[in-house]
Amino acid sequence: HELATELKRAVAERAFQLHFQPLVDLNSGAVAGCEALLRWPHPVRGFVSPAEFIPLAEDIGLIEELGEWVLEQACGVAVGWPAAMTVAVNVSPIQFRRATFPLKVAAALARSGLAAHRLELEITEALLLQDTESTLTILNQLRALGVKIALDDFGTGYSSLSYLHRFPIDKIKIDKSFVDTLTDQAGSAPIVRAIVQIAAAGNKTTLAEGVETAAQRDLLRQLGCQQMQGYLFSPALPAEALARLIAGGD
Ligand code: G
Ligand code: G
Ligand code: MN
Ligand code: NA
Repeated sequence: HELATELKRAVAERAFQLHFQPLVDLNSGAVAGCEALLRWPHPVRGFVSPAEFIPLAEDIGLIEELGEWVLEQACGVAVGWPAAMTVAVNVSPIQFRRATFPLKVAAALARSGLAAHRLELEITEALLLQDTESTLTILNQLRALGVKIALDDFGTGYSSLSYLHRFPIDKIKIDKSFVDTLTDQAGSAPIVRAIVQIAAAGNKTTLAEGVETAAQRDLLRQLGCQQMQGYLFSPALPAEALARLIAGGD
C-alpha cells in the first residue's frame, strides 16, 4: 500500500501540521479554546484528510506515535495562549487503551508547562460501550491528572443518554448532524434541548459542532447550549493565524 509507506515516512519525519479551530462561548462571544486538528500536507496529493489517514495509522500501528506528537504539539502551542483558553485533542480509541496513555499525557503536560485543566481530551461514544470497566479506570486516571474529558460527535453512536452519568465526562460535543437540521420545521431542536438539559443536570458543558449560520447560533444560545464551533466563526487555522485572531488583529 503506497499511502501506508508514505504515512510511515511522514510519521518518522513529523511531516504534519496542527491547525486550531476556535471553540466560542455562546454568551460572551469569547474564544474559550481551540480543537487541534491534524493536517498532512502531501507533496503530490495536497492535504490528505485525517478521516482517511487516521484509520490507516490505526491499522498499521502508527497512531500512538502520531497521537503522542499531536499531544506534545498541542500543549506546546496552547501554553502560549491566554490562560483562560483550553486546547482539545482528539484521542484514538487505540491510543486511549494503551496502558501508557495517562503517562504520555502527564509527560506532555510536564514538558510544555501547560496546566492540566487547560487540556481537554476528545473521546467518542464507542469507547463508552466497549470494556466499560477499563474505560472507567482510564478516565479516572486521566481525571486524576486534572485534564478534562469531552465526548465527541455526541448522538451519532448508540449510547443512551443514561450512560452519560456513569462516566466522568466534562463536556458533550453535539454532533454536526443535529446542528444541520436545527432550524428546520420538525427539525432537531427538541433533541438538542433535551441533550442540553440532561448535560446541565450532570454538570456537563455542551458545545454544538459545525455551526454555519447565525440562525443556528441564535437558537443554540436560546436552548442553553454554552459553546459552539464551526465555520460561522472560523475554520481550523494554522497556529500563527489563530494567534492573530485571538490577539484581535487580522
Ligand atoms: O478536521 P477534519 O474535519 O478534516 O477531521 C476529520 C476527522 O479526523 C475528524 O473526525 C477528527 O476528529 C479527526 N482528527 C483530526 N485530527 C485528529 C487527531 O489529531 N487525532 C485523531 N485521532 N483524530 C483526528
Ligand atoms: O469528528 P470531529 O468532530 O473531531 O471532526 C471535526 C471536523 O469537522 C473537522 O474535520 C472540521 O474541519 C470539521 N468542521 C468544523 N466546523 C465545521 C463546519 O462548520 N462545517 C463543516 N462542514 N465542517 C466543519
Ligand atoms: Mn473532535
Ligand atoms: Na468533533
